[in-house]
Amino acid sequence: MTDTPTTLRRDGRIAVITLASPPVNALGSAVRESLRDRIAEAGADEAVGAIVLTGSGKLFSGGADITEFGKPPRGMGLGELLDIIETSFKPVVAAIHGQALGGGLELALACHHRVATPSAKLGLPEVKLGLVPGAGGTQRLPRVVGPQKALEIITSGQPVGAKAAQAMGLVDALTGADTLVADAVAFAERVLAEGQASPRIRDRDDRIAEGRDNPGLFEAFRKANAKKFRGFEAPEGCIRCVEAACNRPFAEGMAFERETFERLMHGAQSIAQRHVFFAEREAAKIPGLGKDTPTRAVARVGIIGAGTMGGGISMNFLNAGIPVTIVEAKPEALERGLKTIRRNYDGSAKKGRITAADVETRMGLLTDSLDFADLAACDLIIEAAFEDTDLKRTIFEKLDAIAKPGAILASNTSYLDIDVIAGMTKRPQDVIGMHFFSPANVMRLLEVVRGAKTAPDVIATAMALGRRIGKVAVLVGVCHGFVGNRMLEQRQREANKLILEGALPQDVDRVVEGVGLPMGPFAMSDLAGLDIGWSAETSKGESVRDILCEQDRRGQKTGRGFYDYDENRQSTPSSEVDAVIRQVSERKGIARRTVTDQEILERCLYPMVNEGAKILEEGKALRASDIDTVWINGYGWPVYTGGPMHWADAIGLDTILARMKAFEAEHGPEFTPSALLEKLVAEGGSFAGYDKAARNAG
Ligand code: 3H9
Repeated sequence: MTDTPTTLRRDGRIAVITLASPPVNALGSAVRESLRDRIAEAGADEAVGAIVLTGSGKLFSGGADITEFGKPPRGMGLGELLDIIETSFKPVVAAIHGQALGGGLELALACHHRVATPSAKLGLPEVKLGLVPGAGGTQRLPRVVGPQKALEIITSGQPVGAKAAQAMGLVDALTGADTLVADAVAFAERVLAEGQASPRIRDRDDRIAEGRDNPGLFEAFRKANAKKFRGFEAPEGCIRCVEAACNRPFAEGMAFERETFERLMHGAQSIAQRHVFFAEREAAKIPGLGKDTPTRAVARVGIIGAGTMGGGISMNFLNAGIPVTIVEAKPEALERGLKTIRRNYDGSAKKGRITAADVETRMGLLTDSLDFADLAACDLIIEAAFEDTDLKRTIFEKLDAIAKPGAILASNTSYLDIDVIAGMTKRPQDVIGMHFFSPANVMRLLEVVRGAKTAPDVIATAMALGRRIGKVAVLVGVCHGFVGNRMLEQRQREANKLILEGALPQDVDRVVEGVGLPMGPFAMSDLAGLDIGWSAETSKGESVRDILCEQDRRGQKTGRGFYDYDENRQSTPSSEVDAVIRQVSERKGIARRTVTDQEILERCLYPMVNEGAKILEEGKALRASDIDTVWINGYGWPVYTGGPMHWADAIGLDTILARMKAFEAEHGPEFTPSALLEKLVAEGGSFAGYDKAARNAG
């Protein structure tokens, strides 16, 4: 590590300027000022003919310093700095390794040439922060790759690999994997020898002509992506900026981009999306568990249960190159599970997400067995069997007998008490919850459940492993349903009450989906199956669910549930269900009334926030932002409102408390406000403030 955020050294006629601002060479004010000075120094030095600009550490640059956003601007803006670089008479070559993201790629685009290692990635992820690129990315990129490719890159935020970047003209040459700077210096020498003027992207017109000649391109792009962009403001901003790049002079396009960037940066969506960015990283930090906490080596994972969950969980490890032994009790179930895994991989290969060779490599890492004893060599064993305490007892007692010393014994239970499970073994310190979300190979959330006796290195290992397999791991405490399902129960309860009071399933779903959630409570029940936890023998035929199940309306799988489904799984409201609901209301003596959308929203979502506050109060989540992370990654809460706790802050906790009190008076103790909610309102506080205070105290 150096004291200055950039360094300059001479290599013959080439000045090599290196960004040296760990961890990600973010372009904060100190870096910008320092880089300006280095460029000036190299410019003034007559012995210097050209400049190579590179990054130290793992990457070129992670872009603008996000922590500066929303605060008063400091020093020279990135746009001004890039102007200086682009108008430099001495050619500047960006030498890229690791990543060049956001402002990092914009910096590279202001240089006259770009070279990159083959593994480098280049992208403009600003859209994921609710922003448009704000330092010329939307104006320069289309001039290099054309408007269509630029739209794809900018609105997806997905980086492209160096080879693809070279093919589209974004990178001029690939360097050796370990010879980046030397190759970049040689490249700069060649540029000098050729004696050509420094080419400036702003002067290029050839590629953007495509946008001018074919204005329908933008409308077609909007249409094709309407579903993906629904609810988000930034993608439309990105499209308009690329349109401006094609239709207006460079300076005007830049001004339009700047305006759009500023507007979005101060808007609620970007504030929420930046909150989510930091929340996900914060979730990895566990008070009392420093970076030096040892982790246990995990070279082989055992999975018990080859059902939907077990299979999905296995795929995560196989994808990360970690061998898996999967054990089932019955040969048919094992065979079915293996077939599903292969079918999923074949499906991904067909869609071009992985190659046929990848499928074989991954399947090759999978060992199947009907014998528990085969788990003896595993470093981590995850039980994904049915939610039945007796069954878990049998499994964990067996595991205790065969697992090697130091192996981590995890349960994927959604509700059961990890301490009770730990008590089934003689090694409670090695037992932990690893709660995956369905489909387990897709959903990013992993709730890591800490038991009373779980050892620190077991927690650290589970958290690190979560990251290794591409999950967002959130540490939670033992309670019914942990964080996610515990809060979900509040919503489900109210949804079921609301339909008896006068709303219909489609009303409740419309309101919940209107907030941006992918599925309302009834659509979700239909997807999961209404008969989960229901049996014909014990059905009392009293609740709406009982009756629907008895009528074989068990959800999507039977083509009918709360809704009717056609062969494409499109739903329509059902008059039969309507009649059942009315009949149950009547039988229970509930007079149906008009339920407003606002009431549906408040009754479904405010108790969730209140439950979140209780979870914090009880220490079952470390921070409000962890709860947001759970909901965004496990339940599809829209990232542009930042998660339920951030959303609640934005509404105002006083408003939520007042409504909870009114509902409590009307409907009873299910709405009793949590002590924390009361306290925060009394102090004029917020969940963000609560987290900040905890961070400062820690
Ligand atoms: C932009 O560029 C706007 C411009 O268009 C216009 C400006 C006018 N700023 O992710 P990690 C922190 S917008 C500040 O765990 P990895 C992060 O919080 C920006 N801090 O590492 C964490 O801190 P801590 C567009 C940042 O190796 C630490 O660095 N760029 C920034 O897994 C390590 O992060 C992006 O959106 C930042 N830009 O992944 C890229 N980036 O240790 C955002 C990271 O205290 N960054 N930090 O928790 C990333 O995607 C990943 O960090 C990266 C490294 C891939 C670079």
